[in-house]
Amino acid sequence: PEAGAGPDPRSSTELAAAARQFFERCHGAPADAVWTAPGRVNLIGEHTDYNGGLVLPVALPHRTAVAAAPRDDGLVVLHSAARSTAPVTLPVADLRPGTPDGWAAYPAGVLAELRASGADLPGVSLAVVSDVPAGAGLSSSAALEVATAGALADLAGIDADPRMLAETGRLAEHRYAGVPCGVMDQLAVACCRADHALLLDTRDGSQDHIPFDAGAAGCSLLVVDTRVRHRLADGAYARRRAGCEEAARLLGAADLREAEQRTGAPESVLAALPADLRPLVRHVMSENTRVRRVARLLRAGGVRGVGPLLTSGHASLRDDFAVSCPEVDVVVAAAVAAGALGARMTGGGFGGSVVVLAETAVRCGSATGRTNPPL
Ligand code: GAF
Repeated sequence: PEAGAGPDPRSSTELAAAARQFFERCHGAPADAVWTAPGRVNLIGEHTDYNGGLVLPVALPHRTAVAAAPRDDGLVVLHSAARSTAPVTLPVADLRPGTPDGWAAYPAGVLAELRASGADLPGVSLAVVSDVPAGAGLSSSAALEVATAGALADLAGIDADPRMLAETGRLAEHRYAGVPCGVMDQLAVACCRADHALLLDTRDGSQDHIPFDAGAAGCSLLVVDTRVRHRLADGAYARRRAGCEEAARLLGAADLREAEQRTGAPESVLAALPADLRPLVRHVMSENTRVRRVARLLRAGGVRGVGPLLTSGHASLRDDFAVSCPEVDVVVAAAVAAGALGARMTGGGFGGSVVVLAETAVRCGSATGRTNPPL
């Protein structure tokens, strides 16, 4: 993120204008297309999206903008306004998993995927400007992928269907960034609507946009970035995913959702599994139940009742799925001890952010008097 990333993100229009300006500064000519996409915070439904389960993300006001123009010299030239990122130039013909690496792998991977699906993109110039904190579990990579996919689809004259943009981003993340992620982040970034949570069933792809207005219930949804930078490409995420897939295989199901639907009772499923896989399955199945409860509460206007489900979801991620870390646990415990309605880690884990649901009056009474805008 740039220095501006923080509680007061720029609007989509402001960010797009900043990306246009930055593009011209870097490439010496105006951009032909600019797209923005938001980061996301997942309210609940963690590590369920690669198990055919349910998720409930919300778009952040923080966005990423990508400005683009075609080139006829066969090169891809990538600039990012983020500190500590160097520009990257290479022949489009040289794009492959691992080349380029680092931040450029995401936009370059999207370009490679679009070209592989037949898009006419012989060369491109890109410029990226973002207010989404990187490595904070808030889908900065999905925002970058989806904004890049939208801008490049425009250049190639392709219909920018949100699900297609999301799928292109997901493939880029798998093949070029090396993270075997599920479908949540890219779909959230491409499909979430303002003031709604997106109930996404990753088994059948159905989407339900549920009105979500914490402020109207006298509450605030806060996102606390622990600044413990999470990395999903180092294998711990992939190992959890492999464990879940192994459990589904042992249960004779395509995924854990199918196993859950078939038996109805998680306890009877658990007994059939090796001890090391049981906690993973217990988390995934209990998390789907929590998502259903939270969705029901939101539909009934019961925002406050969501709090305890967030906190029990955190305990499950910490104790059963083992993807939390001490800093995140401290933030959750401190928030709850200070009177929050509930709190949990959000995103892949191993660091990143905590989402806190609190009564607005409690937040305003903080020692510093500093208030963040509610989402
Ligand atoms: C990361 C992944 F990218 C998502 O697909 C999801 O699995 C999440 O971790 C955990 O819920 O954000």
